[in-house]
Amino acid sequence: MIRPNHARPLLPALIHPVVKESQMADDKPASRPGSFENLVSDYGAGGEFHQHAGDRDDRLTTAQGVTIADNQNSLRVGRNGPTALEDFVLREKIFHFDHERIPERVVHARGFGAHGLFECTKAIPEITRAAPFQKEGKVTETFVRFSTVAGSKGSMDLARDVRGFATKFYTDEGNWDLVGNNIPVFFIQDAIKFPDLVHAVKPEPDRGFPQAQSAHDNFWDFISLTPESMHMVMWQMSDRAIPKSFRFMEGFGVHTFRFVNAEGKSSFVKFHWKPRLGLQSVLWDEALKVNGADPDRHRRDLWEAITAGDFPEWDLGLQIFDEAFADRFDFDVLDPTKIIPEDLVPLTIVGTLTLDRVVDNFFAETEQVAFCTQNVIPGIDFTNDPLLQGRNFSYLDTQLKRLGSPNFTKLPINAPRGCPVNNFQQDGHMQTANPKGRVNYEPNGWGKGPRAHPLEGYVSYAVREEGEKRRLRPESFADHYSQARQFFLSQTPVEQGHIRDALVFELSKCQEIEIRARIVAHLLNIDEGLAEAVAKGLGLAAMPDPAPAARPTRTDLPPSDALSILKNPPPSFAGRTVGVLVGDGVEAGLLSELRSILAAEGAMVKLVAPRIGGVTDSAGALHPADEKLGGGPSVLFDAVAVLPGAEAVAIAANPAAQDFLTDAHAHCKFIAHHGAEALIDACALRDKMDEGWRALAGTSDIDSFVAACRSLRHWPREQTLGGNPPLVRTFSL
Ligand code: HDE
Repeated sequence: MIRPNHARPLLPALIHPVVKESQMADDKPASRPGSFENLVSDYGAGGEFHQHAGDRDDRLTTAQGVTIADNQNSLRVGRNGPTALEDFVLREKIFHFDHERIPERVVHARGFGAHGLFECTKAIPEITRAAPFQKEGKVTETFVRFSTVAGSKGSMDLARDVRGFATKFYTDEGNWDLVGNNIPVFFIQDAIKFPDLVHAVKPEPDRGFPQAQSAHDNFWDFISLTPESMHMVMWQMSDRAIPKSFRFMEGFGVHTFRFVNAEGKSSFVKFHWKPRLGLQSVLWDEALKVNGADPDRHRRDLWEAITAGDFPEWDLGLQIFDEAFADRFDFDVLDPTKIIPEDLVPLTIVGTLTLDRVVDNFFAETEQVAFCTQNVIPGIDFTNDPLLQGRNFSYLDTQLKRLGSPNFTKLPINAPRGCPVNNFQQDGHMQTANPKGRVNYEPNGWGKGPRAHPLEGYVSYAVREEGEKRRLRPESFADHYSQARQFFLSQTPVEQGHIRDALVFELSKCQEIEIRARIVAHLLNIDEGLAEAVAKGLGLAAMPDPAPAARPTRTDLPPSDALSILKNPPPSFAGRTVGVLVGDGVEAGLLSELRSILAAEGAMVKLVAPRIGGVTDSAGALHPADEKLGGGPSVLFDAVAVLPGAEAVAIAANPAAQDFLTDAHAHCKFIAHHGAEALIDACALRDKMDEGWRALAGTSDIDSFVAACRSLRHWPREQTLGGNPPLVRTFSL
């Protein structure tokens, strides 16, 4: 019988004392009635620690349900003798352990999932008959897994990479998986190139490195010979590829999909997730440091936000358009390296996704969740995007490899929840749902079993297809540069500078000069100024000729504000965190005002102190620290406050405190300070204090600090830091 959970003390009631060697006997009877105390002589004098089940504890058993008597010692012949092969308790335990790992995902191995709800806020039955969109207020259960692409399961969260944003909707009409990314385009146009792309970005096969990085020769060699990737490269080199956390990034279905309504009328659709908290990214130097300070940053952030009840939300926006728009659009809507600017087809917001529950078990849920692009429901259909068509094969195939059985659909995280599952699929590894009775086929004359339903079942949209069977890339896919240029020109000068710096960084890690030059040759087709700046940053000896282009770059595409992060600032400082460096004697009133004003804003405070036990404020109250100084660098926070109190001098001499402040300044963060002159001087920052620095004396100063924090960073400072200045002009070809 499974006992209901009950609160347990940290150590269970029965902790067995270890017996003296003199009490030990070699030949004890196999079963021993009586109290635990009578049994202690079974154990040797090795001093190991035993925990025994009390009346209210579950008993430890083998997988066969046999209660285990001793979980510390294997069965040995004699005191120092060999281990007996018959020890099934040992063998079963080790056998299972040996098989704990399943193959990690070939891409998107590192991920983190959470449960949520999707609520329809605008019904669109006239556009699609898909269940989640039929009625305002309709709620559909979801599971979302965010991921990086290139790194292994144990790689760090802040790699420069695309982020996966995969959502499983457990709808009333079956599971629908929207397996998207945080970037709306992709590197390649045809699925047949995917293995090459992934081989190129993953660790190089001879040396097995670099891990979770695109900054190496193989990746850029491949890219330099794949002009269709140029649009995606602009996004990947932008700050989109180093998001602050999952909560502050967009999601995109990437491909054009089809919606079909109850009358069988079809529309095209592109899916966009818009984070309610706005977009936010880190700086590259921050990413490098966060990877060291907290390699689990993104998963920890999501876990902490959800467990604190600060549930992240995304609005689902749709770009809905018809064949007529597709025909007059400048690019092919089936080409996954192109976007449709929101200015051309604005988003219709139809619902909100709220992530409100962390997983109970990482392996069972996050690891075993199996997304498949082929999982669609009535009302949603595919298009002929050749990347999507290839994905429809790949995902089912990979789940079989990874989860080991076609019965992965029976795992609770993958099983439909909103509707019954009835079919004649049977057997296979780990089958748990074979039907009872004689009938396992259809049609059958027994009058039993599920039957197809032509009216309510899934019907593919009847597209008329014709043409020669050939391997060809249509001309409508041939423009590889125009939207890359449009993306670049849509960025603020600060963001353009980051793209330049990212390209210089990545290419500086390529040892082949030829590869660097080939990329600059492509950049010349995007923006001459960018190409020149990158060539200069690399110290390229001579400017290459522009790469041959199948189509000349269009210079008439208007910039689109929706493509920039900084042109879409967050509505408030909510969801963000201020790291407060405190020492003993910190002024009590100031700290409590800071806490309450930030709480009213929906933001959090984390205290960083010389000792994790905390500090005592000027009124004698103890404040436990969240991080010990050195363990909580300022890169982990959105803004900082330095309130060293009576420990100002000691803190000023502490290198970790100096890094805390120097980095906060270098990363353009807003900095509040009180009594921190010694530290400011130790960091030689007195002359550099700008508008982003706020001296705190009273409540009004705190108000103005928090108001400033809403813009997240004091960008003008970036120009004063001695690095590369932002690109302040837009360039023509
Ligand atoms: Fe994936 N992709 N992909 N992909 N993908 C996988 O499926 C694949 C592509 C995406 O959190 C794999 O279960 C091919 C685009 C996400 O579990 C695999 C092609 C987009 C996830 C696979 C693409 C994505 C994956 C590996 C080119 C954005 C993680 C493990 C034709 C729209 C899902 C797995 C999760 C995972 C194949 C391109 C998104 C091998 C062949 C474009 C978010 O099946």
